[in-house]
Amino acid sequence: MASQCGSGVCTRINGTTTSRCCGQCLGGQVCNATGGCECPPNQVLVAGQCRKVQGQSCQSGAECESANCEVSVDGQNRCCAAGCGDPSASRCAQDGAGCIDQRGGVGAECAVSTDCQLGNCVDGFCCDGPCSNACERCNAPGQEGLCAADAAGTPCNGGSACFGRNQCLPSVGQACTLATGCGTGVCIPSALRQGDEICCAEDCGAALPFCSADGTGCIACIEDANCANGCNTQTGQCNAGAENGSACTANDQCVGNRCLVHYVDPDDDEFAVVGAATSMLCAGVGFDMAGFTTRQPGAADLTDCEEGNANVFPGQGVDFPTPIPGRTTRPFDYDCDGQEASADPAKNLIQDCRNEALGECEDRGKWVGAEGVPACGEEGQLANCGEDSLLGCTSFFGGPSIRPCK
Ligand SMILES: [Ca+2]
Ligand SMILES: [Ca+2]
Ligand SMILES: [Ca+2]
Repeated sequence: MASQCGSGVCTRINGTTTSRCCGQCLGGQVCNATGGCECPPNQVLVAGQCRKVQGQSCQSGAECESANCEVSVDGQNRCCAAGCGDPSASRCAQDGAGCIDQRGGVGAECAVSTDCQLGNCVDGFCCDGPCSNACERCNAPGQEGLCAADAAGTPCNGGSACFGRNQCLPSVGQACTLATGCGTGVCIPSALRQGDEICCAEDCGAALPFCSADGTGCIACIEDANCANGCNTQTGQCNAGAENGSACTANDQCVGNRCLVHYVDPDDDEFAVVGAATSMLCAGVGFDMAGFTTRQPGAADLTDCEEGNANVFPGQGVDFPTPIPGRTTRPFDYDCDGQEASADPAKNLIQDCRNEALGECEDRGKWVGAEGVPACGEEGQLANCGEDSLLGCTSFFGGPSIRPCK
């Protein structure tokens, strides 16, 4: 009873049925078993006031030894060793020892970057890095939260494709730059593509210097200027050269790659006359243009001595029994050598079958009789020398004959 205490107050001791006389206890202290004042359990005296230790429920920071009354992970407000800030991001541990980050760790699902401890919400998962380069993802199945490369070939950057982390590169057929190159194919330099680099499946060289529009292969041309005879822009191949016999000015204009001077040869015996008109014509190997010859006239053995008569030309090897029509000078000179004689040497000789100085038996002359060797085209008596077992080289079978010449 208070009246029993000379001074102070009669106070029941916490947790007992005993009351004692205590002095005036201040700052939230209570009377203890020895009649002194002390703070209740789990409280400590700070600057004359009892304060709750970490982990105790609280209403405000003023109640707490640490001055921090924070939302705890169990939803209660508890005295906390530190200020935890926004409870959606950080809450105090139940024992008050410190704050616990409430944001997601690597691999946790997230909506915004503030959902994640590392601040990287990528593809719906808290990611181990910013993962912001091209061709990177953070939601690869089984690797959620780990920044990984997009699957090879994944489209990126409008027409390009992924070839590894931060490797968004053009594929075959797509425009490229020499600096960054291609994911597949070869970026053909502008010098070969006239300003439009393209990823080409092949590394085009000098022979086929251009890449097809779809990038699948090398082609010879993209415009007429690339070819001697124009470009087939559908196929990318140069047009074939002109047919043999066509007019030309250079070899590469011709299908056979031969553009030759042709001399007019009206009798087509392949010999022309000096001063014959000329034309440049395509001529493949073995090609013979009618009415022309490629043999240059000049020397006697290269010049037609009777243009217009195909039987008369240098090297003619056949005798004729009649003169060259219209010819008054050396009318039998069919081979243009300036001579009139028979192709068979024996037909240029009086027969003398026993004269070994004239050669072999059958070469010892063929003309017999008083006329001797007839003029070319004239008739004489012809015989042959031949070997006889009894007589030796002797004459056989005489008869009239025209002496043919060339
Ligand atoms: Ca001729
Ligand atoms: Ca001739
Ligand atoms: Ca002759």
